[in-house]
Amino acid sequence: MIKHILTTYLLFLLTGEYLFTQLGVLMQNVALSRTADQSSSHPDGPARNAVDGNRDPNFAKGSCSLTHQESNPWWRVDLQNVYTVTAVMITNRNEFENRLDGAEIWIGNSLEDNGAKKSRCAIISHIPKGRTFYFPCSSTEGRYVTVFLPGTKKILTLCDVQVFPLDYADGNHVPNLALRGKAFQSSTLSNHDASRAIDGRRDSNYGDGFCTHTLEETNPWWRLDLRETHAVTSVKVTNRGDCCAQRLDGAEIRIGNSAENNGNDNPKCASISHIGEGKTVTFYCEGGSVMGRFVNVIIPGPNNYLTLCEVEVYAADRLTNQSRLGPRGVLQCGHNRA
Ligand SMILES: [Ca+2]
Ligand SMILES: [Ca+2]
Repeated sequence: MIKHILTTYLLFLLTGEYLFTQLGVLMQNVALSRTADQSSSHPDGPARNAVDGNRDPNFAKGSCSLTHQESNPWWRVDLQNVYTVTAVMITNRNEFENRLDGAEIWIGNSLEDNGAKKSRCAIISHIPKGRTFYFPCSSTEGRYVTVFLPGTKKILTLCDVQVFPLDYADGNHVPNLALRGKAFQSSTLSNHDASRAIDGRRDSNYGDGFCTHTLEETNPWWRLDLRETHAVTSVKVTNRGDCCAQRLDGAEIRIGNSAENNGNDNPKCASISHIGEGKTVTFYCEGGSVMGRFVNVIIPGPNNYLTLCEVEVYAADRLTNQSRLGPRGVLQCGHNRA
């Protein structure tokens, strides 16, 4: 592990292309500052603007690519090495939000045959204006990532394209951020306080003392402060194993930067339909990821108890520049698959 960290730190010094999460495990956007090209270029929108690492969705800020209007415009980045790509994140413009609808993300190894030997990672159905969406790619190998927009009289514009080779969506290679956070809850039964959901123990037998428990109340909630903003992609929740599994049915996982209403009004990552007794289930955030510092679990409605035996939080990357956040500091990401 130490060797791994030293190696990656050395790589960081050499290339400056790595982002570190809290525990020193790297996340690598392999598209950053690589050579980008596009089918035609508007003078204010060169292809390289989409690999400058800046997600600012305001075209006037000079960080988005833009083609002329044409048939089948494309944009492409040369990663300069072959990677097993597992995800691509794309940031849409604030203006003309429908222009990316129907665009396709392709990954390939060669430009021969006009790039015919490629695999499609995803089709973009729609990215709302100014938002960053995350597209899983089923571990597709390739050196070139192309965004292709089929059709006539099309304009292709991209504010940022980030390419990740690691399978961080499943929590592999990345730390459980919850372990470094601080937990709170709406009320506490005896000594089963909020921290027991982040004690690193999934032990689901309530009597063993590793699970939280609120009093019976309306809208009981549990809140985790990650201490800084992350693009949270998934949350693993372990349910109580000795009884009462249905109590978590209908709970909501909410993530954001607002502390209003104890964070319970933040955007929804996922809903918990049901977790079996003692089971651990991974919830992938709707839309791929949600940006935020606070992770809440809330059960809406009266006469509820909230018990959590463990909550684990995994993120795609770490914001290194708070100014990249949108209005009110909240930015939501998402995905849709081909
Ligand atoms: Ca950019
Ligand atoms: Ca626990």
